[in-house]
Parts: sequence; C-alpha cells; structure tokens
Amino acid sequence: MQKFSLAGKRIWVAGHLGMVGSAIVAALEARSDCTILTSERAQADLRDQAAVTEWMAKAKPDAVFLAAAKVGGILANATHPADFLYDNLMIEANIINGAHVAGVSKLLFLGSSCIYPKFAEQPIRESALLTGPLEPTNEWYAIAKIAGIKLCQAYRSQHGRDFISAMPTNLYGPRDNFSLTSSHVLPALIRKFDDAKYSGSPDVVLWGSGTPRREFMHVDDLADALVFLMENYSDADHINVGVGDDVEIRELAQIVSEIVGFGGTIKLDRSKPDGTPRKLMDSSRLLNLGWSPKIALREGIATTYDWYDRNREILRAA
Ligand code: GFB
Repeated sequence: MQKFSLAGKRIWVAGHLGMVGSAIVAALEARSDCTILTSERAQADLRDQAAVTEWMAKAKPDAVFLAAAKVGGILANATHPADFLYDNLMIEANIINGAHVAGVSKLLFLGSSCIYPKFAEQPIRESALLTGPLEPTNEWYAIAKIAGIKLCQAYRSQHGRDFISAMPTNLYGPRDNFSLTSSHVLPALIRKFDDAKYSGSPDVVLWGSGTPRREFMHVDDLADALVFLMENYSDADHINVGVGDDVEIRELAQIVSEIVGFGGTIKLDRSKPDGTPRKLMDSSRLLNLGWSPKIALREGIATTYDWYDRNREILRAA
C-alpha cells in the first residue's frame, strides 16, 4: 500500500532545470495526476532564505523533490570547495526549513554516494555513513549532503515531518553538464571521444589511472526510483539508489569509444586525481521495497549520445 500518494498533489521540483530535476518533472508529467511547480532562479535564488520562504508561501506545495544543488565532477569539487559547501548548505537548509514552515507534507532530499567513507566496505550499505574519513576531493560536497540527511532527520524527530533522503550513485543522461573541466566522467568521455572523432585526433586522454570503479545509473531510472520512494518510503534512515554493478573507468572509456565510433588510442593523464577507488552501493533496501532499474549501461550511454549528437553545437559552446 502507498504511504503517500502524489495524486492530486501540488509538487515542487526544486532544481527543475538540472539533469535530475528535469527527469523528475518528465516522470511526474507522465502520470498527469498532479500539479508540478517549478521556480526559476530569477523568481527565487535558493541560497536566499527570505526568497525561498516567500516563494513557498505563495506556491503552497504539498510535496517537494529537493533536486537543486551545486554539482560537478572530481576537479570542480576539488577546486571550488567554498561553492560546493556553502551553496549546498544554504539551498538545503532554506528548502527543508521552508518546507517545515509552509507545512509541506512530504519532502525528498537528494544526496550522493560520496557521503560514505573513502574506504567503505563494498558494496556500501547505508550503515557505513560516518564510520570513516571521507574522500578529500569531494569532502566539502559530502559534508553538505550529510548535513542535509541530518536536517531531514532533525525535522522528523523534532517536528514530526515526513522528510526522507535518497542517496543516488553516479548519474548520467540527457541535459548533463558536458564541460571538459567541470563535468562528471561519463559526459566528459562522450564529449572527448566525440571531439576526437570529428577533429581526427588520434587519441583521447583519461584523467587518473583509469583503475577506479564507479556505479552508473541513467537519470530516468533515478527519477522513476525517486517518485517510487516519495510514495512508498517513510523512514528516518537515508536509502541508497543504485543499479548494483560497477565498471572500471578504462572499461567505461572503451564502451563510450565504441558507441561514439572513435577509432584511436586511449591515453592516461596520471597528474589528475583518481578520487575514491570504488563506490559500489548496496541498494538491497530499495530492491526489497519492490523497485528495480530498467536501463542497462550500454543502452543508456547510446541514448545519451544520441541526445548529445542532436545538441552538440549548443553543448560545445557552453
Ligand atoms: O565522475 P567523476 O568526476 O567523479 O570522476 P567522482 C570519476 C572518475 O573518472 C575519477 C575519472 O577517477 C576521474 O579521475 N576520469 C577520467 C574523469 N577521465 C575523466 C574526465 O575527463 N573527467 C572526469 N570528471 N573524470 C564525484 C564527486 O566524484 O562524484 C562528487 O566529486 C559527486 O562529489 C559525484 O559525488 C557523483 O565519482 O570521483
């Protein structure tokens, strides 16, 4: 039985212009039984408490997907620690407190698998949180996301609010950031292999040793899981959202190279950081609730590359 039905509800997707937020909007639009609310930055800078409180008082959401965040890949995280810590703390504190003040019935906060210790036992269970030191390249982002989990738990404990937290694995899909410096690895590889194919460059350079392993989920699977959790999950504990498999970065590069149709050589730039060696999550709690992913990695990369192919000029100019 559903614990919280979205039918007939007013639902705010905070961060609707991003890859995750736009996929949540699409998943909700497919149901057509709820009202979707969105806020442009011009209407409400989510780092501004007064603007968020005012926007929520007017919009009166029943439920909130908190998908707004300052996000980026390993280099962006390591080189902009203040932005990743400050922006994320402000956004989540304003929206979670604002949801309490506005009497929002249900809120889902989105974190990241980087909340777990760098050398957590694999696959990583939810109970590994705060059992060891974090990966230094993303500790700022991780600390902000851990604070978000704790905020949800604190408002649940003190005020009885049904605020939940989901921790997705590494994500990819349409509307990702394809910048060569600030993106995550999968969009970076699509861009690098595609650039090399069209420029006739003989090689593509991977950052680091190529040996770290990562677990990748297509954003449409994530959005489906989040809608499921919003309706069916109501615990203080955060819950992992992953696919259950991971790949080595050099193996991932080989897959992207084949899908893009690049015929050259893959090289390594070992001066760039590897980050955590592995972060495969244990998502058995989610699977046991009855949800499972549908999009296989190769298929997901192929459709993402189709999308990139159709938007290449805009994305390369950004
Ligand atoms: O996706 P990514 O930037 O982030 O990097 P993390 C994953 C792995 O791919 C690292 C390697 O070992 C990178 O060194 N890599 C190889 C590359 N070539 C490239 C490239 O061209 N670009 C990028 N970006 N990586 C992030 C965290 O960690 O994951 C965030 O910094 C967040 O906080 C996010 O949690 C999900 O998986 O290492």
